[in-house]
Amino acid sequence: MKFQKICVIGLGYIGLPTASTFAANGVNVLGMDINPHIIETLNKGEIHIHEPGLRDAVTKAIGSGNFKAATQPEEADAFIIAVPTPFQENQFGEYNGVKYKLADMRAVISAAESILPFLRKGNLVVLESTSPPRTTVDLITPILARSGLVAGRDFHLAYSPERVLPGQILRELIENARVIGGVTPESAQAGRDLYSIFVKGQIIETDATTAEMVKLMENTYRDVNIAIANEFSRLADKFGVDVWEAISIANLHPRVKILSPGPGVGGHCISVDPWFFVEAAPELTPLIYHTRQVNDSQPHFVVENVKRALGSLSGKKIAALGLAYKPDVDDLRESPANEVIHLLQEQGAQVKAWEPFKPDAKMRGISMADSLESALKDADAIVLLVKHTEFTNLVPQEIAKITNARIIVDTVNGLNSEAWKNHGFVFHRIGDSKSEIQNRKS
Ligand code: SAJ
Repeated sequence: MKFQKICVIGLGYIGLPTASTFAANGVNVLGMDINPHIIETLNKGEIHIHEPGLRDAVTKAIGSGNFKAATQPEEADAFIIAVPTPFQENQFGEYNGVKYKLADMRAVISAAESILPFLRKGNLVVLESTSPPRTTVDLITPILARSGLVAGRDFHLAYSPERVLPGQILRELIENARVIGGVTPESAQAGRDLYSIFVKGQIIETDATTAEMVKLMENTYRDVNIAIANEFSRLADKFGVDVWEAISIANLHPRVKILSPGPGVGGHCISVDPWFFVEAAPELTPLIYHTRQVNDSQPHFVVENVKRALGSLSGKKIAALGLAYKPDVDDLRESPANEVIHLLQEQGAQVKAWEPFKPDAKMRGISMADSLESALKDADAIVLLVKHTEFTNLVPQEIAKITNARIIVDTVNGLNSEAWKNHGFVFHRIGDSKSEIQNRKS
């Protein structure tokens, strides 16, 4: 199948890089988003998200005349749906007394409905949004059937998840392997024709539900592995062990690769997607459910550590460094740092947060500093919540000049403890009660 024009619906972290990459490869692309602010921003030549290289890619795409943005779809050879699938804020499912979160599919439903007037025989529709198993077959197919056309017979329909890592999206989009699940083998083949325009990684064709499961399995696998690292950090804390040392030794084993503990699991993927399995089959997913519980409760463990370091939290002034959900990105969604700060405040601490990637961010209930200096100025303690390069490069003797705080809690193993101790700081690191015991002895 040949593609002269495609329509990408949803211009967020995935849709926008995808649209500009197609445009860079000579395809005529209409990027569509229901948010008029995003369309205005793009048409002015600016972008609304931070992702390395993206500004350049979008500027080039617009300059080439191959990319334009609008609030309505148009007729095209292919439609790609890349809208968010968060979970519902206030609705929960329940199974045997266990409460679980539910996927909010409203954006996917309205994206599919928005295509209806423009869908023609021979088109290809691809869903990229992470979705519960069977969404393509059970949810999208009937919606698109309202056009009078049948998926797999009159037009092609496929599911192809994005699997790119924020911070490296433009490179991974091209280089990663891509799975394409068709409702028929011909639909998968049409998907291959589309993505092979720019994908250099392997393209694997399968059925739609397998492709949906692949995506959820990848993120669930990572969630489970981070949960075990977090649980190890709690065990190490109990037994007077440094979990970071223990992990580095265990990882010398040829078949062991333990991930890193931290303040919890954030972002809009790994902390969300495993719930799609639980929702679809709660009776089959006790491990996945408990994994979510472990990772969601890690901020409490962090707060207990900060409390221990400070004696009490009441009235203490804390500089919280980092609000993003992970290092060197500006994305604050589902950030465990946010949860840690709220819990610290609930226990009476006064927290000032500094996020270098979003200095103007407004977070409900959080007092944001406008610079590192202002966060640190009157602080009693510093809590490192994200391993941004800017923080791992902090120089203790410089920091000692701008703050009287001499207690540091490192929740991400981002700082060199010896260097900070040498400059008069009392250094705590989560999952490392071994150093704490040594601190007390010396
Ligand atoms: N984290 C840890 N310890 C670790 C690794 C990560 O606590 O050892 C935390 C991070 O700090 C962060 C969270 O987990 O809060 C998730 O970060 P991440 O880098 O593991 O993943 P995401 O959410 O940025 O991107 C994931 C990726 N999936 C996998 O690696 C299996 C990416 O490839 C997907 O495309 C993306 O989800 C997505 O969109 O689904």
